[in-house]
Amino acid sequence: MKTKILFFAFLVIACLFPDVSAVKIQWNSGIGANNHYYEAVFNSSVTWIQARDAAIAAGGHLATITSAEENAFVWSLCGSGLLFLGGYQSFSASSPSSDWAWVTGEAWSYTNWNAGEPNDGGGFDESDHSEQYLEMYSSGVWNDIYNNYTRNGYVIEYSVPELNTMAFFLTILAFLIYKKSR
Ligand SMILES: [Ca+2]
Ligand SMILES: [Ca+2]
Repeated sequence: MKTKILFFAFLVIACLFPDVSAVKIQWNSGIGANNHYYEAVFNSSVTWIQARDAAIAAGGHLATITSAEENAFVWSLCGSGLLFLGGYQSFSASSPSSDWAWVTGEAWSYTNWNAGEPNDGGGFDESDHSEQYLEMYSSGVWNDIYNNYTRNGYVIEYSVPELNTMAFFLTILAFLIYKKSR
């Protein structure tokens, strides 16, 4: 009986540890560290909408950056890529800098725009819904990017603790075997 309890305790603890992954990196030290995992995904060509959907399918969301510290952490993962972040602008916005939001609904407070951005660039104006999506340059600053542009990657943020999938199913299996053996 005692052995069984120890076995279950081990499995429950194992579930709390994340799946080992070379690409998901936890922000677990320094000012503002939130213990979320982040993953820079490099893709040959992806639009912001495709990146948003892929991030959701992976169990996370496009990264939302709410502090200079978080920006620095995400930037450290990006290398030389131009990567989509989880910021977008309302199609009814009245100026390039108004009505931005995060995919999670977190407050839009911290920004790190490149000089001259956001600008609805390329000669478009807001009525064209021209540049409604957020990307990070390789220098760590932000740009609003044209809706149909493709970039070579994006950053996923996993806001919930990772569940170790293998350990989770082993626990269920062990529980079923235990129930049956009683
Ligand atoms: Ca965030
Ligand atoms: Ca721009």
